Amino acid sequence: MNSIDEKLQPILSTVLHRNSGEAEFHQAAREVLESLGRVVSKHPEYFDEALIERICEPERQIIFRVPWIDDNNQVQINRGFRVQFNSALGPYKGGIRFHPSVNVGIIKFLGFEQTFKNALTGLPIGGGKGGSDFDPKGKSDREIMRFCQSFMIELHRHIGEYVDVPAGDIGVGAREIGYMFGMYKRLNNRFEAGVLTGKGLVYGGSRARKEATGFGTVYFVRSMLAQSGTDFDGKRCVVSGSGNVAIYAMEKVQEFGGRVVACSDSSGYILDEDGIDLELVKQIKEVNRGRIADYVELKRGNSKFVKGGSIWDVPCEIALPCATQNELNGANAKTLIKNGVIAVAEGANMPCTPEAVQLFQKAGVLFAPGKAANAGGVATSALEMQQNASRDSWSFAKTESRLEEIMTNIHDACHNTAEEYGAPGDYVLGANIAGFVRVADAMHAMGVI
Ligand code: NDP
Ligand code: 2IT
Repeated sequence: MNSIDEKLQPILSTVLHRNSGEAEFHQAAREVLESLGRVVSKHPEYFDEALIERICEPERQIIFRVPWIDDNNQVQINRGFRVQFNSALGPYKGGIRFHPSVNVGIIKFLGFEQTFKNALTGLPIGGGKGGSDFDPKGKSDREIMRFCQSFMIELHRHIGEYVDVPAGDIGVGAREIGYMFGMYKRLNNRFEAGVLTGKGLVYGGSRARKEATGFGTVYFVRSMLAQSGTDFDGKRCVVSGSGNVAIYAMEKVQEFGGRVVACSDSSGYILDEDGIDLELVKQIKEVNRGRIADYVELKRGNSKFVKGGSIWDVPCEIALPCATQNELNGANAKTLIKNGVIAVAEGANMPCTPEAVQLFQKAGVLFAPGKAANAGGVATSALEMQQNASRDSWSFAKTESRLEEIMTNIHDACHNTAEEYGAPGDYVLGANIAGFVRVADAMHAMGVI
């Protein structure tokens, strides 16, 4: 573990005490506070008015009951969350996650990360996150709809285009956003397009939003590789997950000439030395809503499914963890390093444990933290809000070129900030400080609120 500046230690102690048992939030807060040591000596004003302590405390946390009726007419109860973390830069903005592991600590860590991520985009969005411990796996469309409607019956009082703008995350894609938008529209009797992002194209969605997180991660890696005088061409890549982020990360890697040989889901991973057939993965995951193991049955040729195995055992030069938090630990990092990995970028939020991050950095592996590398999704959500506000709809090319520009800017901000603070090449430090400074400057200007 890195050390924490002695002035920041009491703040971490308060975070640990106030949020007891919330391991993921502790992990995320510790990492940011570790980076801020270099800021407080240079800019003592950020200590004024308990600013750093305030930034670690969510502005509002909402927890609610979500009752719904399943296809067997049984009443089911889930728990819903929305953590409105920080609105210094704009309305709270961040996804909604449906996964059985969801609890308040996970939503809080995600909302905390989101605050700095959104700041890095340079766009006017605050940070928030929501979700439920609802498990969408194996549910019928009707069950998903009834759940989303019940979830929105409570959530609608807390959101709005100028208040809080949710979007998708694990287990929430265009289908769920559609059901939630429909219920929001009905409850409020207004077509408020900018209240949710990730909408379908026909009712106010943005082109390139679906692709944005994965594409953005790969744009970030391209910039990072270019710093070292190299590129994707011919490089062997491994991408964990096979959901929204993973699929479009793989697509962009292939477009840039990289060779993706493995991807996964929570049951195991597939290895295809011919290169992953993305159209098949899309069919399995986006259309059939199936499992990645189906790939081997549907694909003729040279592929295999490794049930329960770790995808990080597959040798590669570029690794993109795009599934979930803490999916890549110290042992996995050692294996990747031994096998010659040169770059790792977090498409998911906090997929690498602190030990893994340190090992990569010590070994000189280029490492891109999630709050920078996966910011393309929320950035394009903010572009969707822009289109909604101006009642416009941009072409794919225009939206993607804005995304590319934003990712290049984020890369450069992280890179240059790390240099400015005496830690060249440390994108974790660069991202944390560059994001923090923007939020802190806005909070400072607004007084103690
Ligand atoms: P999806 O639900 O589309 O896909 C998630 C993928 O990760 C699935 O393959 C899933 O497998 C796997 N996964 C999820 N939980 C676990 C777990 N506990 N163990 C192993 N595998 C798991 O989600 P997204 O692609 O949207 O999100 C992936 C990550 O990217 C998350 O960390 C999310 O917070 C982050 N992110 C998403 C953005 C977006 O725009 N969607 C933007 C920025 C970050 P299975 O189907 O078996 O569960
Ligand atoms: O983690 C994330 O940045 C997201 N799930 C996307 C959030 C958004 O508002 O588009």
